[in-house]
Amino acid sequence: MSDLDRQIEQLKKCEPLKESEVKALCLKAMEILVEESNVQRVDAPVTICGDIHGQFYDMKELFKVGGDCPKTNYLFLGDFVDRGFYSVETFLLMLALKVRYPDRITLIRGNHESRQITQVYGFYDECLRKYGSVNVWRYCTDIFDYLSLSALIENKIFSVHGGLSPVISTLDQIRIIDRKQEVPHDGAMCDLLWSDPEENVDGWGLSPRGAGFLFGSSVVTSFNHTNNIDYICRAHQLVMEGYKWMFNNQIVTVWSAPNYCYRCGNVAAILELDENLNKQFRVFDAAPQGENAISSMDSRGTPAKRPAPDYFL
Ligand SMILES: [Mn+2]
Repeated sequence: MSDLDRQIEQLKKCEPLKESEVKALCLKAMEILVEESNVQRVDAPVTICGDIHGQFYDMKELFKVGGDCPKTNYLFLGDFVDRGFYSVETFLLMLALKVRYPDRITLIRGNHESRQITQVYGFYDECLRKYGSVNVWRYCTDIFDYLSLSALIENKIFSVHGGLSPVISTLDQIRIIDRKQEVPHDGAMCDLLWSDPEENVDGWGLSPRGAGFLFGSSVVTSFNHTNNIDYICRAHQLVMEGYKWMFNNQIVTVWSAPNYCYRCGNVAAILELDENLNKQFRVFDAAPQGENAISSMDSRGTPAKRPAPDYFL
């Protein structure tokens, strides 16, 4: 068994890697990710997944429902880290699978794959607590800069973490962004990771998140027509039913963190596309509470601090 296969087995047990192993893994991942396009081509069949947010045992439920990688091909729409208790193990397992099966799993960037956001919402503190230094946080956030910004499935389904941008009308405009940087506070790259569709907005509106924009039905109609795509698949917003179509099936939100923050009571979903792009949503519930509850105790047996209930981020 190779070192990498052994590391994957270890991560599947929710045991973090050594700091030196993380460094080596990130270097290998960087070599793969740097070659990917900002609009990464993805072939069907593929299963699309939304936010995970460090909910490791719920991610294991996801793989139980969807099948293991590489038997199932996966596209993850970002927000691997923050909020949950296991951002380290969750992101490293994703990254190890990417290095082991680069053509079987596609990872794109969410707004939480950012130095600034992870210092507020948990990943930074978790790295410091688990490793006693911030080196692992540095290796991981350096890798975040290399994650692609979007994916295009069979030239027909555009996938992105957040949504659209008023300064982007064509996929070629996304392709020429220099993505290898921290997520900026505004502009095209920021908007792709932060924006949200909104029924009550005509055209573009200000976002209550303080980054990105709200966009209405006409914006999506125009984007899909210009780029000859069937629909947009995105994540980024909690949906109690796991997924939600909007604007006459021109855009769908997929949310893959069940019982978000271990308290929201929502189900999660993944979207399976077969080789003909036929759709099948799989809805799933959180892992048994025991697993999350026991694991949320620290070594002294006291409950770990609960994440703040901010459903917008
Ligand atoms: Mn998000």
